[in-house]
Amino acid sequence: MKPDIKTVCVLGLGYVGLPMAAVLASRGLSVLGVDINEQTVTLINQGKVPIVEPDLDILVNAAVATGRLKVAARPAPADAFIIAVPTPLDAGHKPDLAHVRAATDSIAPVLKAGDLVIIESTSPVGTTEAVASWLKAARPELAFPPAGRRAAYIYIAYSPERVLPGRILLELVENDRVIGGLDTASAERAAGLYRRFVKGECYLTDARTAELVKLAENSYRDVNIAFANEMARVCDRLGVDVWQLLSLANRHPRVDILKPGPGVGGHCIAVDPWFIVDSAPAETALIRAARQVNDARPLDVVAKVAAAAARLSRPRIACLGLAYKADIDDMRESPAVKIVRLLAEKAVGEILVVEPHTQRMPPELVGVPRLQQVELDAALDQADIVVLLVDHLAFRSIDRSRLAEKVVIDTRGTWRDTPPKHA
Ligand code: SAJ
Repeated sequence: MKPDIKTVCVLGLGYVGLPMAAVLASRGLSVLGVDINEQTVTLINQGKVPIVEPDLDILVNAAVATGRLKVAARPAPADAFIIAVPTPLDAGHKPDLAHVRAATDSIAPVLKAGDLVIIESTSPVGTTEAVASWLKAARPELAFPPAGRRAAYIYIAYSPERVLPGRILLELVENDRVIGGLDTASAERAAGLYRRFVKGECYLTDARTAELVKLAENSYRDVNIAFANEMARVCDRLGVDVWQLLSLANRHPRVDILKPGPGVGGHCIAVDPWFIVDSAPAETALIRAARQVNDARPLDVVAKVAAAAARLSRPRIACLGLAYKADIDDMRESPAVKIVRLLAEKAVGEILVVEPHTQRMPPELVGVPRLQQVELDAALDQADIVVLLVDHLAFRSIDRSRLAEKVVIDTRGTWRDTPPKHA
């Protein structure tokens, strides 16, 4: 009988790793969170969190106060290691595994026989096998799966995070888990750890399948959003109201079209489909086309705003929202940021940006001329054109009479009287 896992080291304290570390600590495990960013380490050790996510600050604060969560820049020996570092794309849409490699290299010196290594970072198929081979090269005296009859070896599994920003703590516990092991014992050992806090089902499989499951989920959503965005373009061309079209088409019992919008942002859906395209380029015409459709959406919005601005002299344009979606502060890959930047570059007018969730401008917009961040009231008072880019609650609830006399470009269908099924 293998001893229970008592200590866990979580590598990467972002949107995935930090909630995971805090939840594990809240279940009585002794957790060391590791991040290469010194500011992140300092903040968390003070019980503060560097990201906006409901209830996360309370959980982290409690975990730090009880001493169950400690944070450092380097890993230490533990019974289990969870790798939750970013896997970005390079300029050619190829996955960049440098952070996974660095995290793997950092745990190699502290690994001991019987330890469990789990990769949670969204990764191309084959990454878990690569992690095993890197560890093997660094620690040839240890045994790795498949380890035959050896009693103690390094268990290695892949289990993708599937949490939705804005609902992370809830979904971390409630969602089902897919756990792919490099062998069955690895999957079972990982499932034992997840069952300490997951209320959903734990489904065991092999690592390659688990890696592709995650990529398939996000690509499925991207393709479906691309369909909605393509329908919005078709409607514009044919003079049909897309929101009415959706509300009627979605009354069919087997039709459930998602919402068109200004594009797809965030660090997952706008990125992960490329991992599949990169691994199987000849088989992924649809997935690639969906990415291209969604990536082109900001240009449609810019063209609409520019056309409206051209009819006014010295137009003032209020751009509402910079986050990649409603009610969060995350601006990574945000189409709203792209749109604001393109509008500023085209010099179509003076731009008033409103983002109620942060006073911090993203790097892409720092120092950009003809652009200022203002409060919602000021923007609504001054603007000739109001462009709704993110359906934040603060915007959904504004008094509609304040939009009268203005040109309104509502990219999310938020101010429609007859919202579609998904609103
Ligand atoms: N969007 C639309 N229309 C829609 C739905 C979304 O334009 O009908 C846009 C959003 O505005 C946003 C983007 O798509 O810009 C992505 O938002 P999202 O809410 O669809 O997804 P994410 O990126 O916040 O989280 C996704 C989730 N994956 C799926 O729903 C399949 C989440 O479960 C994953 O854990 C997460 O990616 C991740 O980390 O991979």
